[in-house]
Amino acid sequence: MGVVNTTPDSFSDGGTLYRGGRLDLGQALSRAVAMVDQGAAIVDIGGESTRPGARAVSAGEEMDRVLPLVERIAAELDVVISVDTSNPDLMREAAQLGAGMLNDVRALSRPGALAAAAASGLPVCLMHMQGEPGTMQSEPSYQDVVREVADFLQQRVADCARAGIARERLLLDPGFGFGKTVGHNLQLLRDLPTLAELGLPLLVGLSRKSLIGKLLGRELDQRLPASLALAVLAVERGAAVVRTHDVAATADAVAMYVAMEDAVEQ
Ligand code: PT1
Repeated sequence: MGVVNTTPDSFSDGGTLYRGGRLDLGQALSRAVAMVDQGAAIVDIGGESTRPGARAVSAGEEMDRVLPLVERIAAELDVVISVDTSNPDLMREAAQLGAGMLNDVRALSRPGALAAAAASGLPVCLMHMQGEPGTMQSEPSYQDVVREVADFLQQRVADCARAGIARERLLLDPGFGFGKTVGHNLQLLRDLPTLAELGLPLLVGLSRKSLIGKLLGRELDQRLPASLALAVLAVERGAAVVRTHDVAATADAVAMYVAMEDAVEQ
């Protein structure tokens, strides 16, 4: 899964797709085309920055950023379009315009989100977060982070079933960096097989995140090697989908793991 951010305050691209204060649709489409060429099966389009400390965006502004790009990519590319949103109106309209998946860091907790996702008929990624992006990194706390994340996700799967979203449509995500210390993130990665026991495909997003900065003292543009290691470790522990800013490099790294696993005597 390749990331295409349409936010001017994206944590990793910092609005490189902007020109004259507006999203450059052609540039954003080129980014998506490149990611597909490099091996992305899914492109994830977000219009709300959810990195630590990010400010909330209005529903209208988020939709103005995301919907034109969904429409453009759907018309020109053969790829699953994932929409990274918690906004039920955006879920509904994106589904109409050709989105193929919903990715909600708030696990459909906003009023109307369960119903909108159910009506869309699309697959949904449910992510765990403690708190809200603006404040989530101020003293995250758990008794047992792996158990609490697993229990939360299992509860949301049950809530989805009641709302008419079948298990078969769901993916689960521990939410690396969302209300977690470095230690919490590392425990979740090490114990990913416990989350895999929930029986649904796991999606992970570790690309360029601040745990790498904290552990290794790397700035954003120096986090690729560690991001690749984390991607491979996550796949080795059961991740089915890797959300990344660096599709070509991540695809190569994961391909080496797969080649090893599939090796036969010759
Ligand atoms: C993610 C994810 C996401 N991450 C899913 N969607 C972001 N399903 C946006 C940091 O610590 O992991 N899974 N959508 C980006 N959010 C963050 C969070 C970016 C933390 C950076 C950090 O640096």
